[in-house]
Amino acid sequence: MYGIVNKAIVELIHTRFGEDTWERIRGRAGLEEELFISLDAYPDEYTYALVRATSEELGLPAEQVLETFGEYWVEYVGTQGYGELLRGAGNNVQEVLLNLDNLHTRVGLSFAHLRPPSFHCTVLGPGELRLRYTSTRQGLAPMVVGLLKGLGRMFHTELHVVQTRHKEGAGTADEFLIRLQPASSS
Ligand code: 1DX
Repeated sequence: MYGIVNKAIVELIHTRFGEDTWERIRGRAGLEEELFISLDAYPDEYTYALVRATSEELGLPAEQVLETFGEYWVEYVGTQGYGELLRGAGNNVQEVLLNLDNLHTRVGLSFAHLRPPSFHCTVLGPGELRLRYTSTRQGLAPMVVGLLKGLGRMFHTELHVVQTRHKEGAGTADEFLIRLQPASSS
């Protein structure tokens, strides 16, 4: 994944737990890198190693680390010059979710190594959405829960999410049921 993802993880650990904890996690992850470069592509294994090492060092389930990271990502990209990209995708949670694939297509035009996930969003009723998430990557569904909560926070919208389906091999996808309060205007 692009370095911006690893940078976000480092920044999250740094601000919440300090330099010493970060150094221990970096050592545990076996990463030589002192810092990541946002626009460089790194092996996914670096990201997984960071999540695993954070989970071990803090004694938290990897799922919780992924969820917290997902929530943080939304605010982090705003500090990295991508706030406009996100705001331009919509004026509320529902609009952004309906536009996420377009957003990734846009980013992918500039960054050829992007392997964007796909988010297929269906409006079930007022403030009620079903989201189908597919990805080339494994095990990141808990991060999607955090990403959704991050979007809720960004738009000051109370958001409830439950994963209603778990990917089991090819041809199936992770699914989430989302409830928004107040209902986003459509
Ligand atoms: F709900 O892969 C809200 O490297 C959401 O399954 C979900 O393949 C917001 F560095 C710049 C750059 C670059 C900007 F300059 C990415 F290149 C992308 C900024 C999306 C904001 C996807 C990051 C693929 C890297 C992926 C989880 C899980 C998507 C991370 C979150 C808005 C982004 O993000 C999976 C890669 C951006 C950029 C956003 C993502 C790669 C998301 C969201 N993804 C790179």
